[in-house]
Amino acid sequence: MKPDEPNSNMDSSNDILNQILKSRNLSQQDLQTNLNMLPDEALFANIDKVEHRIRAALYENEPMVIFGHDDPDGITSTYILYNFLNSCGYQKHRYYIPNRNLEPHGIQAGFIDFVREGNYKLIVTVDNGIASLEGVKQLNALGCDVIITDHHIVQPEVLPPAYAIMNPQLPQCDYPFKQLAGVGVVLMLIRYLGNKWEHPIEPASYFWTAVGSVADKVPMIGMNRILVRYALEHFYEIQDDTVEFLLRNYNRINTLSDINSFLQYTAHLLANGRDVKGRHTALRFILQLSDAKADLFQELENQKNKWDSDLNRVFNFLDTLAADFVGNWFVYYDDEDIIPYPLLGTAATYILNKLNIPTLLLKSHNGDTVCEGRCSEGFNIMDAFTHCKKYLKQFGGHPKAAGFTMQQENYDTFLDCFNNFLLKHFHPSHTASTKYDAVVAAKDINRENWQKLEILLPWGQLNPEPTLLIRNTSKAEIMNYVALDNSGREIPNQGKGDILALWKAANMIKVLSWQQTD
Ligand SMILES: [Mn+2]
Repeated sequence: MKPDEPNSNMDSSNDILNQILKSRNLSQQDLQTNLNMLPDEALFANIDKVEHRIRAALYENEPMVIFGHDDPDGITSTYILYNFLNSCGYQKHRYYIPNRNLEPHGIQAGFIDFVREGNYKLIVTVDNGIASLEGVKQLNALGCDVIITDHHIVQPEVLPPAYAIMNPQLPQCDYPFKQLAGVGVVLMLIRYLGNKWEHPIEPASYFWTAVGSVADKVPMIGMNRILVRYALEHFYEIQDDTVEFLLRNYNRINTLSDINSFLQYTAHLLANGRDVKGRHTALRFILQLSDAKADLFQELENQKNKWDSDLNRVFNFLDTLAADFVGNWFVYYDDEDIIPYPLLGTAATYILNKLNIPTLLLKSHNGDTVCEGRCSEGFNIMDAFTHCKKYLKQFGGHPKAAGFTMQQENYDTFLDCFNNFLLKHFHPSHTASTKYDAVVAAKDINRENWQKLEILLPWGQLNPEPTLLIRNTSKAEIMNYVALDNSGREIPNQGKGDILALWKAANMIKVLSWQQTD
């Protein structure tokens, strides 16, 4: 290490924290969070109309359905609304969680049948619905009022004809923070209802909001950070049967990082449990109070273990694809059916992490071609899909993660369109990043220093784990102090070099790049 390095003599943890703060243009003050900092929910467009309609349903004891979504954001969204209505003494509400392996996203025939048979007249969607133009029309034809709560991107020209829409992304919505998860939007709704009805919401709602927000990988800044941070700092005040149940089967929790890991664990568990006819094992597990809770937990655990082993197999396969890959973007059609459909998005994220270039993974599913796309800063994959939408049946998502369904015969024309868009709008040089947050010595990567960084938690988009530059070190030296994440770059066993790495956990770094120095 050169003698003029700022940290050559003293590598105190404060130095690491200060380097990170400086590189991110933050002060310690900026990291303070408090629920009082949340904006007034009344700023949400249409929230008053939503409150009136749900209140009317409660007074009339009118049957209603919460229409959710089968990912952890959708499950937690459904749960906190369902539970809030329970706590108000209401008993006429049901839920319906569609299964993405059986039907495409949004309101489809299976749910329409459920509503018709149950003669429901009020539907509240959570974490979805904003793209269900046809579905809402069909529900309207059954005489239903449909309230949409969602956080996905709004296409103003095809807004569904709903009774009311609550989505921070609506052009006319004054709620200042646009990046809430689906469950964040529902939390703002029940906070508003709780206020109006003088019926406080349960503190555990913040825990479930944190689980859904972390799982949905929303940017960990602003309101999202305030909400998750609240769940981390008030973890021991939560009174929740499910949390208590899960903790009985979980490692000891000592630090904020441990609580953060517990949030991730809970999210992974809830990613399982897809079922038929609107049922969902994860949601049943949360709602169940009796002994059956343990059985449902076991079912979710088994599915999670199978998922983990499938995932390993798929990652090994993707490693071989990525190893020899040369190009500015990555498109792969899984015609040998190696990647199970439910893992397509996870697989696309894995390739993105390996290669850091826009990635499309496609496969055939239920007679159509489905696709999951991922990209990092410097490109907007939703813009690309919007540009090529005439070839797509249905598409949706976020600027960095989106998916579509298309007729198989459109593949070639779509790909031409997508490639043309990329050539114009994607500049590969912008994505090669050598930015780092701190220069450290190998010996400073330790538990004590890590814990001083917990003030930055939770990690996520726009608030990632720190990137470290470790100068002139060797694999042997670095491994004296910390383990290396498997999914990172390989370091040669011999020789010294500069390492750029993500500090993922107290005892784990993920190598991003390696530059030989001798
Ligand atoms: Mn979501």
